[in-house]
Amino acid sequence: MKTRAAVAWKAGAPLSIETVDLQGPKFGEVLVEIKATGICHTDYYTLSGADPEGIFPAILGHEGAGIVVDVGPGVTSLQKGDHVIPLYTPECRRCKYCLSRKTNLCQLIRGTQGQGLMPDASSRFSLDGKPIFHYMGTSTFSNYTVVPEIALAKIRKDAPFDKVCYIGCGVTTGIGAVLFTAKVEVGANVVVFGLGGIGLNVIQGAKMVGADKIIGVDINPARQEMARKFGMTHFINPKEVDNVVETIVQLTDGGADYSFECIGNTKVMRQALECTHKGWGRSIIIGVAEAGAEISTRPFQLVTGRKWEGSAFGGARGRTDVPKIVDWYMEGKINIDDLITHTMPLEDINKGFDLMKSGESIRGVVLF
Ligand code: NAD
Ligand code: AHE
Ligand code: ZN
Repeated sequence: MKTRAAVAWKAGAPLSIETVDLQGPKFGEVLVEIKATGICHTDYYTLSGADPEGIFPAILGHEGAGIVVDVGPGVTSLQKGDHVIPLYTPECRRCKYCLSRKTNLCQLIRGTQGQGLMPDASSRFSLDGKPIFHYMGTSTFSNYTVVPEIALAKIRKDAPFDKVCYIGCGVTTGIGAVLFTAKVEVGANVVVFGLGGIGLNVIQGAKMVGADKIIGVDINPARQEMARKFGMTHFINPKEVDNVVETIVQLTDGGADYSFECIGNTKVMRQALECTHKGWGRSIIIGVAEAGAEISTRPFQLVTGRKWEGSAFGGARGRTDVPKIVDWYMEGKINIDDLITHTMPLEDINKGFDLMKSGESIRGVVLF
């Protein structure tokens, strides 16, 4: 079949809207009509050329929601008409990682996914007979896409696609990092570095679990109003204080219980670790840093009890947890609507990237 898609032909170039060829689903795969997709900073990261796994030409996008149109042989858990959210972190429930119960990082198809291919090591997308690569196993910047069955969460049919698509990455990553990765407890002091599409969801998660001080750090002062609405109690603009770490240590009587880095800046990652409390502080890296970047600190920071950790997709097991997070939204327990500041047709997707880069949008959503 043919489908409209935004193609990333090469690093650093704007996306180009094309009508591409899409092969039907093979064994264990599902054809999905994407109804809406968010634009995440990670899409920009890969498009910019900073991603060591970046491969072109590709169809980016990993924050979508849509409807099952067709299923390939061997698919048992989904049928035509089901509403789904594609998962860049699948949940096969049978690999060593899934069975360990220690991680959400299912590895059954991670190898081919990182090469921009379906599990049988080929691509379903092409143009003029030349393959176009998939991205994160999802490629939601295409009106129709093929996704492995284990990388689809089935969701309730009354959930609006234009809102719950954001659960495909940002909402789950932010709230999940608090609930599933850090397991932040009532009364904890929390610091969030970077108040964008991810960081504001960390704030929302910290408020949900009853954190005490929720300190937000961002160089964009315009982020303060929205962050306060979501539960931030204190705001720090690094441009306005001499020493961010010292400021946080003083505000929290010795350091934060938890910090979350939601930028992808290795200097900030160090600050995020060092502003946590001696003896027990935990710092969770969510931000994705460019190829070649490395983190550093004095080992003494760890010797004296601080822990450096990371979180991918908020530690969520997608097929199990994503439908629950959709329920939380439908029950009014979490706010997604206010974070979706811009919507646009596929033709304007490059404007969506510009709005994110300039700090004007929090989440831009493409509507098909
Ligand atoms: P975003 O662009 O919406 O937000 C980034 C925020 O950081 C902005 O508000 C910006 O003003 C702020 N910022 C930039 N430099 C700063 C600095 N030096 N000090 C303080 N604030 C600064 O991006 P996003 O979509 O929220 O994504 C954030 C990061 O999380 C990205 O690196 C993205 O790739 C990553 N990410 C990781 C996961 C995961 O599973 N680990 C999932 C989604 C996104
Ligand atoms: N390809 C990158 C890694 C990018 C990365 O860390 N991705 C996160 C999700 S970001 C979503 O917006 C992730 O889930 N990582 C786990 C994994 O297996 O990729 C690189 O730097 O190589
Ligand atoms: Zn993302």
